[in-house]
Amino acid sequence: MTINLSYYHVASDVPENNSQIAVVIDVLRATTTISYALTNGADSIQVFSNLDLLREEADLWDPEKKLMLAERGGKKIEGFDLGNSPLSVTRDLVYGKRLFMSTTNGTKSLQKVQNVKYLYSMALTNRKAVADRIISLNKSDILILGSGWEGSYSLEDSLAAGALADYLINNSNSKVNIVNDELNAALALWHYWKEDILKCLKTATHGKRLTSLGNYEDDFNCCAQLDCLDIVPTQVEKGVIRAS
Ligand code: 3SL
Repeated sequence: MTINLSYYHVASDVPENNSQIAVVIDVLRATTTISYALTNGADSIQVFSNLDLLREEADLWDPEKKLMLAERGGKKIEGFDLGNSPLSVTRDLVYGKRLFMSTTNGTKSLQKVQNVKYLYSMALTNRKAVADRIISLNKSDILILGSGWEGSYSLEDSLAAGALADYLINNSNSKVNIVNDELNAALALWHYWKEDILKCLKTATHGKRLTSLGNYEDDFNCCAQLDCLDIVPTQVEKGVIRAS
């Protein structure tokens, strides 16, 4: 079998397609946060691009069993329990809870491909876990979607797309067909930066944005870890992600 693998930088680039699997990436930081929240025992994460809709849905939920998490422009939104940091979703806080989550770009990408049958959220932290799941499904058309920043390219998401492609090429028994130049470029990026992921994240425009907002050293270190979490965040109903 051949795996046809494509990559799009941002949600607005995604064509109408028949992909059987979609993988959404937002290394800095939404999908890294999701990977940690589920590892730390969050029951589920419901993603929203719209904050009003998030509030409406969250209002229907038992206050003991929910947390509201939102970020815009890298900053926590007032009135929400948490911002979007993988360090903030500790076991003490998230265990057994549903997280209602909205971020500037990452949750938009997740919503964009919510009709795809198998939808996964991936960061560098859980690349291997997601890639092994994809291999086990034995499907031929896989779409990788980055989150970028407000409609434009991001270095760190492309790095992770390249890391995923590299893993699939080396570990799948199927031939991997790189469908578009976005993914060829992402693979080249991965080969260039793979020994210094942290430097790549700090070089990225969004890395610089975070640095300008404060001390995000621990966030960077967390987001730069490769294959450290054995978690596969999977969409189980539209907009709702669980570990599976
Ligand atoms: O854009 C997003 O979805 C966020 O991950 C951005 S931030 O890292 O929380 O600033």
